[in-house]
Amino acid sequence: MLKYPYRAVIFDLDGVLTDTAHYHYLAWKQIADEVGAFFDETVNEQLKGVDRMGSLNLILAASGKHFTEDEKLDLAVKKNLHYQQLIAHISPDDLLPGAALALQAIRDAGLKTALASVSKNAQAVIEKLGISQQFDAVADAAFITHSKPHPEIFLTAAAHLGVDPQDCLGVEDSIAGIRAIRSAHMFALGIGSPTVLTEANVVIAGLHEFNLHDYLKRDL
Ligand code: B16
Ligand code: MG
Repeated sequence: MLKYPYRAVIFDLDGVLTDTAHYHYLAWKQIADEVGAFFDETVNEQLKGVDRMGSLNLILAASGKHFTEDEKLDLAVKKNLHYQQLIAHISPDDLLPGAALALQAIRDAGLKTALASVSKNAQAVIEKLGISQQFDAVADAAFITHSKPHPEIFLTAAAHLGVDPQDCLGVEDSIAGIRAIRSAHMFALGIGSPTVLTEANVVIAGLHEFNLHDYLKRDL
C-alpha cells in the first residue's frame, strides 16, 4: 500500500460534498432583497463558511439600515426556515460528482475522514445524503465558538480523529474555509476557481478531479 503524507482528510460540506452552498445563496438573496441590500454571487463568496449570524450581519451592513437584535433574530430564523425548505428533498442523488468515490478512495487507502462544517444543519444534510457512516468524526456548529476563518472547526475535527493537524488535508470551497485550514497548519485543497481560492495549496474544479496520488508531495 502507498504511504501517504496524510493520515486524515477533513471535508467541508456545503459546496464540496453537495451543492447546498447554492441553497444558502438563494435563502440569503431573499433576505437581502427584503432589507434592500445589494447581493449577488460575488458578495456571496464572502459569506461561504461564515456562520448564520455572521452572514446576516454582513448582509445588513450592506443595507445601510439599523436593525434591532430582535429584528436580526427574526431574519435569521426566516432565512433558516427557507433554507430548510430548500434542503428538505435532498437525497443521495444530490452528492456532487466524485464525492462518494473520493470518500471511498480515502477510506480504502487507510486514511481517516472527518466533516468540518459550521452549519447547524450539517448533521441533517449528511443523513439525507446517506454518508453519515463515511466519517470517523463530525465537527459542526455544536462544537465550536468561532466560525471560519478561525481554525477551530478544523482543529476540533482533527482532535476528534486523534490526528495531528499537520497530518491532515482539508477540503474547502470557501475563502474563509481555506484560511481556516491554512491557520490550522493543514494542506488546503480548494474546490472551485484558483482566481477565487488564491490561498489554497492546490485548487481543483470539483471532487470528480480528486486524486490522492496528486497530493503525495506537501507544499505547506
Ligand atoms: P446554518 P460550511 C456553512 O457551512 C455555510 O458555508 C455558510 O454559508 C452558512 O452560513 C453556515 O454554514 C451556517 O449554516 O445557517 O445552516 O447554520 O461551509 O461550514 O459547511
Ligand atoms: Mg462550503
